[in-house]
Formats: sequence, C-alpha cells, structure tokens
Amino acid sequence: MIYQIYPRSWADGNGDGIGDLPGITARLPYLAELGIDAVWLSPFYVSPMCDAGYDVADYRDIDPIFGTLADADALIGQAHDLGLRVIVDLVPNHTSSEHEWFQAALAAAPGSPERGRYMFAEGKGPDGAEPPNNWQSVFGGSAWTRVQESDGTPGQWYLHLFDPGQPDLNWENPEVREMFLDVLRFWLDRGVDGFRVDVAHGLVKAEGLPDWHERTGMLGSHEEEHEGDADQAARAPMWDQDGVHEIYREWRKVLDSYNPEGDPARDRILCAEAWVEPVERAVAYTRPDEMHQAFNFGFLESAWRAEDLRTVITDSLDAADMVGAPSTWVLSNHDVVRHTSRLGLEVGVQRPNGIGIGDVQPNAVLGARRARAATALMLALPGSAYVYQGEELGLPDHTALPDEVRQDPTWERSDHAERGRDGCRVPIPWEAGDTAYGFGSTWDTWLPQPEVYGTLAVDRQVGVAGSSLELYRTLLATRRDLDLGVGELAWDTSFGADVVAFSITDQDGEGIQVIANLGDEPVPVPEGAQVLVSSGHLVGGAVPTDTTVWLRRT
Ligand code: TEU
Ligand code: CA
Repeated sequence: MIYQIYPRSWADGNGDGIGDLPGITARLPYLAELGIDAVWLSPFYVSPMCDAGYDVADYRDIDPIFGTLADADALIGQAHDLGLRVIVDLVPNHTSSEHEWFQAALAAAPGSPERGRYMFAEGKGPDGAEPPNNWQSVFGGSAWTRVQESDGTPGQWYLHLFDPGQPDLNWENPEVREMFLDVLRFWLDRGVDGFRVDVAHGLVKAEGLPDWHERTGMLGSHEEEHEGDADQAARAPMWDQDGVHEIYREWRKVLDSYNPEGDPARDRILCAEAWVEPVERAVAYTRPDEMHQAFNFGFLESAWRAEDLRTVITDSLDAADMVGAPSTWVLSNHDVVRHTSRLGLEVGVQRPNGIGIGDVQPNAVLGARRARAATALMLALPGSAYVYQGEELGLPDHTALPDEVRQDPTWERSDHAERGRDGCRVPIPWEAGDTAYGFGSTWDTWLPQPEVYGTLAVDRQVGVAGSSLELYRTLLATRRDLDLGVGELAWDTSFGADVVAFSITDQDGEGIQVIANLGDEPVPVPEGAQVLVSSGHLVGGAVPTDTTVWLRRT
C-alpha cells in the first residue's frame, strides 16, 4: 500500500500557502494510523516550477519552497520511526531548462559536448526555420523550441516532450547515464527506500527521430489498425523504445547493492510510470532484473462497466504473472481527475484532462458512491495498490477553479482546449474549522480550496461510521490482516454479467468473497456469509447498485 503525497498540497508548515516537508513530517502519524506501507513523494527538488517540480534544476537539493536537505532527512527518519518506507520521485527524461547542464548547453556551440547531453538538432527548411520533426508536446504545441546562438542568430532546436522548460536529455550519452547513477546513490545514501520513475518509457527515442502522425498522448500506441507488424507500427518513436530496458537493468544493480543479503525488509524499489500499451509491454519494465513495479493505468482508464473491469483485471494479473511481478492498481494521482469526480461523469466518455467552469459537471453523489465501490474493489485485488492523497477523504476534484489561477502548463499550451491537472492538486483539508481547513495558517493557498473540502476534512471523518476515511481504514486493515495483496483471485460468474464477483484466497484456503454490483438490480448477500466491509448501506440484506462488499463465508 503506497500513499502518494503531492508535497505542494499536503500540509503547509510555514504559512506561505504551499505545502512543505516540515508540514509533511508533522502529519506523518496520520499515515501510520491510516495503515499504509510506504509514502511516495512527488518531486521536492530545486525547480523553477514550470511543471510543479517535474522540471528539476538540481537533483541533489530541495527547493526552498519545500525546505532543506535537513528537512528531507528529518522526514525520512520520522517515516522510518513510524514504520513507513519513503519513495521519492525521479525525473530522468528531462531536466529543467534552469539546470546547469542546460544553461551550459545554451552557452556552448552546436556540436559541443554540452549540447550533446540534450536533444539538439538543426531545423528543417530554408534557414532551419522549421522544427527538426513534427513531434508535438504532451502539453500541446510543438515539442521543439529554437534557441538563439551566442552571436544572436536563430540557431538549433531542442526537444521537449513536455514544457519548453523541460528539455529532454540525450540518454545515448554516457555522461547522462553516469549522472543518474550518482543521483540514485545520493538518495539511497540518505536512506530512501525507492524511486518512482517519471516518464520511464520516454528516455530513449527511435533512431533518426522519425515523424509521427498520431497524437503525442502519453500512451505509446493507439487503437487504430496498422498495416504490417501491428505492435511495431503502432509504437510512437518517442515512447517505449526497447533501449530503455538496459537503463533500468543498470539501475537495478545499484539498488540491489544496497541490500546485498537480499533481506526483503531492506529492499529498495523502482516503480515505473510508463503509460504503455498493451499491458504485456508495460510489464516488461518489471522483468526480474529491471523494476519492481509499474503503474497499471489500464485499471484507472477502465469504464465503470463490469465487463471492462473484469477484462482489465484478468489481463493485468496475467501479464504480471508472465514476469513474476506483482500487479499494481491505481485510481487517482496528480495527473488525472480524481476518481470521485471521474466516476460521476457519463460512463464510457473519454476522461477529460481537467474540469472547469462551463464544462459538464460530474454528478457528485453518483461519483462518490461509485468511487467508494471502485476503491473497495481495488483494495481487494492481489498486488500493490496506490492511494493518492485525499482520496481516502472522498475528495472530488475542484471542478470550478477560476481559469486565472490555473498553473498546469497544459492550459496555455493547449490554447485553452484542455484545462489541465490543477483540479486534483488542491490543498488537503485537515480540520474543518481552521484556516485553509487546517492545511496551513493562510487562506491564500497556492490553489484555492472548494467549500466542500470543509465538510470532508479529516476531523469531520475520524471515528465517524460510514465516512470515507473510516471505510479506507477498514479496507486497509482487513487487506493487511488477510494478506489479500498476496492472495489468489478466482472469478465467480454466478451473479450475472453486471456483477464483478470473485474470491481472494490465501495459501491456507482462507479468504474473502467480493461482490461489486454494477447492475440495476440488488444482489442478495449469499446465505451464511458475513459482511466484513461494505462501500455503502445494504438494502434488505442485498448489495445495491454501485456498491462493493467483502464477505467471509462462515
Ligand atoms: O507524467 C506523465 C504525463 O505527462 C501524463 O501523466 C500527462 O501529464 C497526462 O497524461 C496529462 O495529459 C509525469 C508526471 O506525473 C507529470 O506530473 C509530469 O507533468 C510529466 O511526467 C512530466 O514530467
Ligand atoms: Ca509552506
């Protein structure tokens, strides 16, 4: 069970309206009580924050907004004292344009070793005035920006799959590889237990940087038919190139060297953020000598339909089995509309990249209900589960943020076509009656909180039967007690097509039965079954629509 903290928005220790490391450290006991194993922190490194810290200017220091290295040490120490592991975010695909390497590259000439650390290229057309190829940035617009040479003339172009403030590194360059091995050791020496690897499928680009005529979404492939070798033909030249795996094999050796005895309690882990399809290619990142886990975004992307959920669960477990890795499950993170809001939208429509004023608003009641059912389904599944800060409170996205306060570069770069990800990044409510609902000592938070966050604050939910927080606590405690994470799943089709039903069994044959009812008719709880947890009220001894129960057979 890994809990994602987005440092800007978890707890503000010094009252400047932005979350920070001392704020996190002070609140860690909350997580120990929640019943998770590890914390993953989104980036806290020195950064000009043009992508909320995913633009790193110094991988070995903390941004003053968040604190100091001493604060990081204190956080790691306190987490360990509480029995929590700490996973930090590593951003190897690109640096910030403020990184000293990129500044040196700008000052140096074309063809210099300084430029050789990034993806510089000559432009096309007369005077090189057109970008080297047609790639689009994930955030919108061209993936190339032209620089001015030191004599003031328009010069080469550099690649940035994301914001222009995030130049892509050249992973063919041994210096780049060396630098990241050092960064791994730097944080391992400080005691971190692992790394979440940002855009893990983007580091290596196809030879010759060929044009690509599909959208540069995060998924490396897409659903249209292609001629010839479908797998090869459909793979975008900027994502999921075979060469990335060699990099992670090197990294794995470094991590393993910190645990020479192979003591499971001291394992340091790597988790890939790789938006890769099909799932077979995603699990390739978790072969025995590579990473330990990879996010499984298929589950997050699944429509709220029984059939779709069964398929994605089966495929995920099968694929993970192929490489002997645990499957992973995630419903929310800092890049997507929170599932409480997402599941309140029409079933089967494409997930919007942010929701704002004037957009179709989610059905809040339906979304909350389905989100609880989805979580209860997820937390029964074998493998490793990720929870995003605030989802345990049932927080929705801020779906009415004024556009002027948006910070995600997506909003501007997409010419206001996509609102972007700010709505899921709003500061967390702790105490309903305090300033910023307990987030910090000012209401002037970096993103404003919606009023509904007051009613969902931690202190409004602790000890309240049926609250979202208590539901999560019960699910997590039961998951731990019954070792569901290492259980065996067997489908039960006896409840019909609209019900996701299965048993999870441990080695001794003990376990639970799970019923997630996505159909219109209530499903009677089988005779002799004891209800361990339910995501909502049972009605006349039956599981109503959009409700998940965990049962024990007596
Ligand atoms: O995410 C990869 C990524 O770009 C997608 O999640 C994308 O943001 C989403 O599909 C929006 O359309 C990682 C980080 O999680 C994200 O926050 C960073 O912006 C990105 O890399 C660049 O470092
Ligand atoms: Ca602060």
